[in-house]
Amino acid sequence: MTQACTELPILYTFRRCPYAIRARMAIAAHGVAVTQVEVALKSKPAELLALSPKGTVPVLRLPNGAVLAQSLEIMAWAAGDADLFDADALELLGENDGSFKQALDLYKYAQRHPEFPAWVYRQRGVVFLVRLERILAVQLFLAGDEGGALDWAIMPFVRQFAGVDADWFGAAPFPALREWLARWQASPLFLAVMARVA
Ligand SMILES: N[C@@H](CCC(=O)N[C@@H](CS)C(=O)NCC(=O)O)C(=O)O
Repeated sequence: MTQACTELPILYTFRRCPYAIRARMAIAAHGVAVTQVEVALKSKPAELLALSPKGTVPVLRLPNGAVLAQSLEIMAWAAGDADLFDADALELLGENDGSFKQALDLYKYAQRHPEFPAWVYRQRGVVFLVRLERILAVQLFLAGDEGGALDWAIMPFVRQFAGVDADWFGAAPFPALREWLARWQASPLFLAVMARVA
């Protein structure tokens, strides 16, 4: 007897990419089955570029041929909720994916941008960290008392920022943010999505 072969959605991902991490966290949290394809960003597979010529990851290809090429769309798809993020969340995400991500890239690769010392770029990102600290000083998670999509969407970026200079982050005036990050970094969900795909 031949067994029916059910085609799974295919997620093109890159292990350390913060956009891909947020997508994988949402997919794992909702228990959605996908086939993962780990992409080398320096030699992207032709099939990925055919699906999404902009060539970023994550990209999700659904069995019906639909292609989701934005991490936040993939998160909403995993949750089965097109309105996963409300207006306040979208505003916070806009700052995360916009000015904070820009500052993160400059800070992380400051030697490639010698116009300013690294601390100047770091200071640009600190504006966002101050905002997160204010939220987390009064509630455990970014969306309230329960963790969820908003945390998953922002945590991978804060993790990268913290990792540029762990000593600085460890001493910076962000105790609630540090605790939040440590909690997510130790969470079974995060550890599961960071496991290396064979
Ligand atoms: N807006 C996109 C951004 C995704 C993105 O920029 N991903 C990076 C990796 S972290 C990428 O693929 N960059 C292309 C490259 O490095 O060639 C999303 O939310 O999915």
